[in-house]
Amino acid sequence: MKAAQQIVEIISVPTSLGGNVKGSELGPSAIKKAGLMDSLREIGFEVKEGEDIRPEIDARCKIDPKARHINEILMTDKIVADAVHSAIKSKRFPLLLGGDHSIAIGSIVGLSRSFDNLVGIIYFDAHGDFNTPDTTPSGNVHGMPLALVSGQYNKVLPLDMKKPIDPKNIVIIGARDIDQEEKILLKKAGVHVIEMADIKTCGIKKIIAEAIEIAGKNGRRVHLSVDIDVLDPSIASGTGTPVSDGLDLTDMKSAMSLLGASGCVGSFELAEVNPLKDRDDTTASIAVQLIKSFFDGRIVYKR
Ligand SMILES: [Mn+2]
Repeated sequence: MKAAQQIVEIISVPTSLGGNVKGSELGPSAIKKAGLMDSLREIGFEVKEGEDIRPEIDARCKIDPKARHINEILMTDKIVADAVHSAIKSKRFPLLLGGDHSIAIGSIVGLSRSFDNLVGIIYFDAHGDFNTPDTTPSGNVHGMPLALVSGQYNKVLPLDMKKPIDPKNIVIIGARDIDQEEKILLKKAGVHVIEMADIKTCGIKKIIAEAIEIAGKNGRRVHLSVDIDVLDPSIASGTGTPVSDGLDLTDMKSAMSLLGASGCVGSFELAEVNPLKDRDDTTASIAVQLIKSFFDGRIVYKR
């Protein structure tokens, strides 16, 4: 008998307020245009598309240079969190399309609300995304989501979070551009940072098994977050903050498929695709391939 069909709910968040490069707001439509829905349907998923969650710019808001557009971002993330929570409540799997990485605040809050704070995070990124308004060199909120949801900023939690995510349940994979103060903060908080060198030494399979063991321990649901900049820019040039020496496509696809098959992932987001930066117009379809690998893996898990 065929396993019950799982419904994927696509939540698009076309925003670039969290970064200082325009274009990531075009990410969701580019990924959809590259064939996302069809490739999910092909492998047997039903796809439901929610309404786009667009940030509203408040012209009266004074821009805080240490956290630009933070109020508008948190207002947007409140809607994102509600959307993730309501998808899970309706037994649909939330797939979030960014937009810049500040949307992770909303997704993590939504997942955490749905599973009574029993949540870990596996976060693919060239950066640490662990700055606070006190340490940030840029003032870009897309470099802060992990610090904010884990209560590093004056212990103020964003949105309606009841408890911070324990930083020891966070695994960052593929980091290679971490700011000095951010590095100190990550270490002090006990976040597991797996750098490119570790991946080269241990191999991606071992790294993913370790990440699942850490983030998914004790039955925790895992938020899987992929910043497309984790890939080497020669593979995915369409992103606002490229850093050389990134992951290759084979490793990244097998990482996605292993995570899908693990069954511990409760929400998945892919952020920072920027079609305006794309040299050969391939980054959106690379994103589709990664998403497909993850859901292909989930089929294995279902059996
Ligand atoms: Mn990021």
